[in-house]
Amino acid sequence: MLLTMEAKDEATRNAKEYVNEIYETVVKRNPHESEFHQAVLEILHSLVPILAKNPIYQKHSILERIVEPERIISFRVPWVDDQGKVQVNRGFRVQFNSAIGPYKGGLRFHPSVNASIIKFLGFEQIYKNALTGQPIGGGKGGSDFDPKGKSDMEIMRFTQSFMTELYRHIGPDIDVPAGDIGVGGREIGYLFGQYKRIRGGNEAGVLTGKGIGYGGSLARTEATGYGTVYFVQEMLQDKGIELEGSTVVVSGSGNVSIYAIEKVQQLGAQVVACSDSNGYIYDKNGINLDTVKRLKEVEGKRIKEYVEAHPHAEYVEGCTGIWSIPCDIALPCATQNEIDEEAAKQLVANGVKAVAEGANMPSTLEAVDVFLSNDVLFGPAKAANAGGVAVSALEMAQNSSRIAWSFEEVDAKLHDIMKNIYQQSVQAAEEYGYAGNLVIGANIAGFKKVADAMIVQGVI
Ligand code: NDP
Ligand code: 2IT
Repeated sequence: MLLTMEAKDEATRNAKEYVNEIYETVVKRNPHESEFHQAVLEILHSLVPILAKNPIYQKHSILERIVEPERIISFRVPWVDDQGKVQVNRGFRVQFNSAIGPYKGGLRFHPSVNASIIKFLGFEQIYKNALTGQPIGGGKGGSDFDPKGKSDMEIMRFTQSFMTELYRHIGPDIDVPAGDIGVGGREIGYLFGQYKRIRGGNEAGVLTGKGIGYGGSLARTEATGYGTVYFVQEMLQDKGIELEGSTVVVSGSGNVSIYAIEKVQQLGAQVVACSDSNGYIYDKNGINLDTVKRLKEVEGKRIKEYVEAHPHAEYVEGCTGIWSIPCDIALPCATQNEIDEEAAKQLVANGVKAVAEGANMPSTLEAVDVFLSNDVLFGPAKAANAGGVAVSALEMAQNSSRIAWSFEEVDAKLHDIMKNIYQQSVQAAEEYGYAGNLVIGANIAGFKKVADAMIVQGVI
């Protein structure tokens, strides 16, 4: 559906040619970076309607510029493990686009991290951040460091070494990292401590996702998961579908998943399954979130151990099978490309009504097409999971003003932001002739803000 949009007129044919040319250049210039290619392909194709209507973007070579990061930093991260052996990892920061504000985006620590993963995440972040309505540009970073099985001291030594290089590239008005996979409150604490030590001053706004005791924002921990569910509420409300009483499957059991589950349960729906990278649990009585939080947030254990506390639940090895569980709402909250075409078809066959992406790019392009062409309500990542970075921007605002807002204040602002992102996406989709297609709507709405800012700032 996205890739096979009809060329209705001359302007659309030209726009298609333009995006095809740009895509080919991206593939040629960034060989072997399949995740980055995928993210670019999705955006470019959904921009065809706005490019066709507004030749100004082509005139200013916006696509040529927007697909090229302003800067990519790649660096060595040496550290000493508990056995006294020197280990070397690779660190990255991509500063993709600063047209509307300082670069902003998380850090991911996972063995799969490479330039392609960081570039796809940074590219998506540009449009997501624009959708939040906050003044933040797009960036992302991380390392191929694997936090699994590492001691607390190893995590600290690695993280300090990572910051010893990163510090020279970031700052409250330059680039503001936060968490992502493998980077949570503990890692942000160590990163902040090392930055402060090197800089010799307390620049609270240099990182977000900080602890509440040293400049963090209430509700940042919950923001991505809660925000995704607020987005689902908007999608359902528009179609007169009740969230209360519905059955929900949430993949993953990390930060985004846990708080998506919490909000779903608060709103009276039942989450029957969640997962980690080894397998998934199915609990027909509804997941006991206290057990998941204990296992994952406190003890650092595998999700498999859930069945020890709840013997009636089932554990299944392997994570993709989770999408074969019948549900009304599916929330992929683990990682990229976790729903492929086959999984999407299975969800549709089982009657799924809505899918919202808590993770970044969890659905393949083919899976997205399956959802769109079967009238499943589909909330794309850039819109549905923008609540996390939105509250990060609110954390920056609190740091700048040296004021801390209450949980309720931040949560209310988050809720408004999610409603607003939904409305912007709906309106852009309608305006450009693709009513109901939130992929096209979100991409166009985010792109327009960034592209317009780039035009008025000249060729930079
Ligand atoms: P966490 O590290 O807290 O949790 C990640 C979860 O996903 C874990 O349950 C993990 O299992 C699972 N997972 C990770 N990699 C894989 C994999 N390759 N295959 C299967 N499962 C996997 O990360 P977050 O919850 O912060 O992030 C989850 C997703 O949400 C990511 O796509 C991230 O980019 C996105 N996101 C995060 C935001 C945030 O504020 N944190 C904001 C917006 C999006 P295991 O423990 O076994 O590794
Ligand atoms: O993907 C994301 O939006 C995040 N990991 C959160 C980024 C942030 O700066 O809060």
